[in-house]
Amino acid sequence: MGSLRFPFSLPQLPNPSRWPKPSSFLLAAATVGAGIGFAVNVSSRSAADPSEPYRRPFVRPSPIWASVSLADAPPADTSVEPSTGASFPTSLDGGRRLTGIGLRKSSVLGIKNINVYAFGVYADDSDIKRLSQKYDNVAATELKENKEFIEDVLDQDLRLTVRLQIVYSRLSIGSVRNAFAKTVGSRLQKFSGSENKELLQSFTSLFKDEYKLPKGSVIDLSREQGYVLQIKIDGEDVGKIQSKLLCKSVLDLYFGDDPFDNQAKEDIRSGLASILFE
Ligand code: DAO
Ligand code: DAO
Repeated sequence: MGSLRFPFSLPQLPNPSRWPKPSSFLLAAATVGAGIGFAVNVSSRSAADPSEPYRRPFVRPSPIWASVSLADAPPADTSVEPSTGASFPTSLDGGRRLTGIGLRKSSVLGIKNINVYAFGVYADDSDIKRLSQKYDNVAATELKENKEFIEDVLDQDLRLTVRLQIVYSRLSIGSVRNAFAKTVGSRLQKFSGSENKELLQSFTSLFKDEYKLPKGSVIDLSREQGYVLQIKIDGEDVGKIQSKLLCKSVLDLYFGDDPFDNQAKEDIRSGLASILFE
C-alpha cells in the first residue's frame, strides 16, 4: 500500500555533482575504545537569534483552497509532514533525493508525548546505485525488506543527509545533549559492544550552550565521503566528526530496526530501494 505521507513518486534528477572532499577536519584521528578512529573539527558559529520568528512552512492546500490563489500554492517539489506542517524539499543541493519523512516524539516528565522535530532522509542517487550490481537478482518488491540491503546502506560509505526541522518551541541544548547521549549512545553500544564515551563526547561537545534551536531551526546531519558526519544548523557548519560507527548509529535512528517513526522507516527503505530500479 502506498504511503499517505509520501504521496509523490520520486522525481528524476540530473546526475548529482560529486561533493567536494571535506577539507578541514583533523586527520590525526585519535584511536578510541575498540580501535575506532575519529577526528573532530569545530567551526565557529554565532548563536542563532532566538527572537527570529518561526517561518511557517508551506502546507499543501486542499483542492478547494488550491483554486483560491495559485500564489499561495507550495512549490510542487516539497513534501509536507502532516502533523507539524514542516515542509521538506524533494531534493537538496548537490542532488540528494528525499526518500521519506517522519516525526520524532518525546515524552516530557514521562507523561506528555510532544512532537520534537520532523525529519526527512535524503540519499545520493549515484552512491546508492553502487549497490545495484549486488542486488541485481532481488525483486523490486523484496528489496526494501532485504536486511542485507539496509545493512549495506547503513554501513557503507554512501552519502546521505538527515534533515531535522525543530517543531518544539522550548528545546534546550541540554536536553538535546541528553537525548543524544541516550539514543545515539544506545546505538554505539549495540553496534560496537562498547559505550564509546569519548566518541559520544566528541560529538556532544559540539553542542555549545550558546546555540539556540528555536522552532523552525533546520539541522542537517550528513554522512559525507570518508564516513565524515557533518552537522549544519540553518546552513552553517557546526562541526565534523570522522567515524563510521557514529554515522551508522545516527542513521539507524531513522531507518534501522527500532526507529523513531515506523512508517517513516518503511517509506525511507522503499525510497532507497526504488533508486536501484530506475
Ligand atoms: O523540555 O525537557 C523538555 C523536553 C524536551 C524533550 C527533548 C527531546 C530531545 C530530542 C533531541 C532533539 C535533537 C535536535
Ligand atoms: O533525536 O535523539 C535524537 C537524536 C538527535 C540527533 C540530534 C543531533 C543534534 C545536533 C545539533 C546540535 C545543536 C547544537
